[in-house]
Amino acid sequence: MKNFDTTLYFITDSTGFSEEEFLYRAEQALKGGVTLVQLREKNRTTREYIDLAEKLHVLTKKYNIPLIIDDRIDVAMAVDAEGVHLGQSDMPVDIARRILGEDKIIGATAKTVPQALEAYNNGADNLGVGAIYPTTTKVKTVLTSLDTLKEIAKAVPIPVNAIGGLNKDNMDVLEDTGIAGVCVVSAIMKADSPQKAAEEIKAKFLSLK
Ligand code: TZP
Ligand code: MG
Repeated sequence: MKNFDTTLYFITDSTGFSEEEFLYRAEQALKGGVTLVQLREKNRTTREYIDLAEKLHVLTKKYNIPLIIDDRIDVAMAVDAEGVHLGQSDMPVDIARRILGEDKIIGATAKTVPQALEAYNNGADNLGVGAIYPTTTKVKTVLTSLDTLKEIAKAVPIPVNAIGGLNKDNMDVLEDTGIAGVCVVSAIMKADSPQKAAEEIKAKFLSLK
């Protein structure tokens, strides 16, 4: 049975960190209470992606938190990760579902209500919606309005997470949007203390609910 909590969905970015520092920061985030971890790598070979995923999976398992692999269902299968996250240019959700089976978590990116409905109808378990604010994380994205975020959260019965430029000081706008959680990269990854950042962001989001 799939059981996962998207309250604080931490997406990693290893850019600029040694592997040791990256894994240390990821573990700090886990200690701080992140509820889901996504490994997001854009510039690694398949072998390097698998190698890092294996190491991160050791940590996420220690904290009993699902590991999600961005974009690559082959990497997810190679390390028996708990799921994948698929963008609009990645493998279609229905095909990924056919390959991965019912037990794996399949998340999808949606920027519009039709995209959200399509992903849901094709078997997505959760959605990431954004960018809510401009982001410094390397990503091809456009801003999504709060109205669209609300409409998407109302349109689908699966957890919807806001993403993009979010930190503990700018999340008030998410109150009453109906979302299940937030996705955060740099506010945790680049924090002086990833553990403290995770604790604070989680407490802030929960205070809005
Ligand atoms: N998709 C939309 S915004 C984004 C992704 C992957 C990056 C969010 O990163 P940050 O550092 O939390 O703004
Ligand atoms: Mg992608």
